[in-house]
Amino acid sequence: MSGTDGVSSNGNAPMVHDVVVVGAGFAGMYSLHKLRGLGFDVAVVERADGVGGTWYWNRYPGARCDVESMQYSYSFDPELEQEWEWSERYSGQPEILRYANHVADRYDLRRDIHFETTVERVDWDDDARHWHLQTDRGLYRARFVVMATGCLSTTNMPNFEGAETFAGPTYHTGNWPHEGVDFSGLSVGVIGTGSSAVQAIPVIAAECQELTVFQRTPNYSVPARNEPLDPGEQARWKSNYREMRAKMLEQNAAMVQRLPDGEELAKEADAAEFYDRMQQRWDVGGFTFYRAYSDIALDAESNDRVAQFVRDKIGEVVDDPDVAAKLTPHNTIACKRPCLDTNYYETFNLPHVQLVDVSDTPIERISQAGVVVDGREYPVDAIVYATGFDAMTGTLLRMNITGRGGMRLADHWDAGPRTYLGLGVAGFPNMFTVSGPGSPSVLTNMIPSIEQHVDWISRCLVELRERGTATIEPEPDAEAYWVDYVNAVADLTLYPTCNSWYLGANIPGKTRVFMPLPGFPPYVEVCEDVASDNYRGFALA
Ligand code: NA7
Repeated sequence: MSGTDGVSSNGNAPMVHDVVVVGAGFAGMYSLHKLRGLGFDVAVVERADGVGGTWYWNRYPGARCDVESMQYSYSFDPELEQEWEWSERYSGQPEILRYANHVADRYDLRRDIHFETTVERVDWDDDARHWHLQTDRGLYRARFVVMATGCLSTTNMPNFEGAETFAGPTYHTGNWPHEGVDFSGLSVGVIGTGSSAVQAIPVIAAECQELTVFQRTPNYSVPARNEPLDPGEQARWKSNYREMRAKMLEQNAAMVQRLPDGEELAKEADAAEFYDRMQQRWDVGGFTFYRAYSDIALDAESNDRVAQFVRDKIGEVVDDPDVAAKLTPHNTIACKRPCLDTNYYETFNLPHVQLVDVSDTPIERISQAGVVVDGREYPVDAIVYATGFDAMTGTLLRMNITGRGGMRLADHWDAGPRTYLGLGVAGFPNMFTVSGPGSPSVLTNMIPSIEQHVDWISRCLVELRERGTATIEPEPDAEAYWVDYVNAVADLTLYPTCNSWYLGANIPGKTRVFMPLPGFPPYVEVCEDVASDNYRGFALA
């Protein structure tokens, strides 16, 4: 039996709910809490055996949030805000996972989360006007589905020849063993130098005997300057949280920076003023570095000036000029996801750490004993794949979603993801995507973005219920307009100039389309306006 005829693959009657939410990360947990509070019968299905999403899976050494702790948290309940104590400027993965578990307990979320349940297919039933979700634990039926599946939740494992012959263990940063890994005394190979690797490499290097890093593209990284969170600072945030949260929402990335945004153009700054300003931000640490001037993400000349500042820093920090040259990027800065680090470049000065440049001569194969590049074998005891994710669309496409008339989402998105507002897809009624492609999502602090989406969806479901409306879905014209709009906004920036996962460029064969929408406040305004204008661009039936 298939899921489409209303009978579960194991023959049991379906579990029926108003809403099924897929995923119990920060988006799924808040969806459950909010919708349940509004009187909907909600079930969450989650493939893991615990909550936390990204922070459940990414347990690699050094995993840490790049958004400061006081801002990377829910704002929906002032009591929660006040009672939780953060310990560091940027929280490490274990602390964020503890917070997720605290939230799950505090709001009694677990009773409606069905753990260790993997969605296999999702089909819209046109006649009955509801969804069937076939999972490995049985069939669900719901009027609405909320895809709270995360933007970076399907790992990218390169298909290296011979990978299965490797004698030692292999790990992916995005699917790290819960019991941890002891690298002491081992020779370790790390493949990749993205954000995850930039965090993991210094920590693995401190533990292992030999570390070999295989780098395809060098990355710009700026010091995070993590430190214990000053109790005075935490108290100041807590005494002023409403105002600070409001300020965050006024920012393009939905987070406030430690220094005010520079309004001038980088290319016009006088040399001494430019250096002092960049140095100050380098010393303060974090993403404020990229906000020093107003045109860093917009103007190639200004961007290159800032990039050169970081290139010079790499030259100053790294002792061996050959290694420094290999570590020095020449592409646009911050058009890939900017990295923040703790002693990343410094790690390459350690005598037991070596860098192998695989940009011109890609990894040839994995042997039984190690990694082979350009005919040379680099022996390692363990391999860490820090090779990223099939971002933003990977998880949705793997769920085998079919909409009206059996249309496959995979076909509809053949030329790249198509959504209206990053919230819905034409031909897929009553399906909402939290931080879906076409919304600011990964260009922002994710928790405020998630809250904004879940609040919008909740308001929508309440209004549909009040009016007795059975279905809502984007009109094809509105969706087409939105896809063009997202592309047009991205084209005003330097984002499309790099081979980033924002563009799908990290996955062989994936269509290149810029997926997130730059700019949080104008996006929120459009969402509010659409809802207030009787869900303009959505068909209600
Ligand atoms: P990223 O940022 O996608 O980084 C993946 C890294 O792996 C990157 O350096 C890639 O090089 C490298 N890579 C991928 N495939 C290969 C192959 N086949 N050979 C060599 N190197 C390869 O993923 P992260 O996990 O670091 O970060 C993802 C996000 O998670 C991050 O931005 C945060 O938002 C949290 P490339 O640059 O493609 O040449």
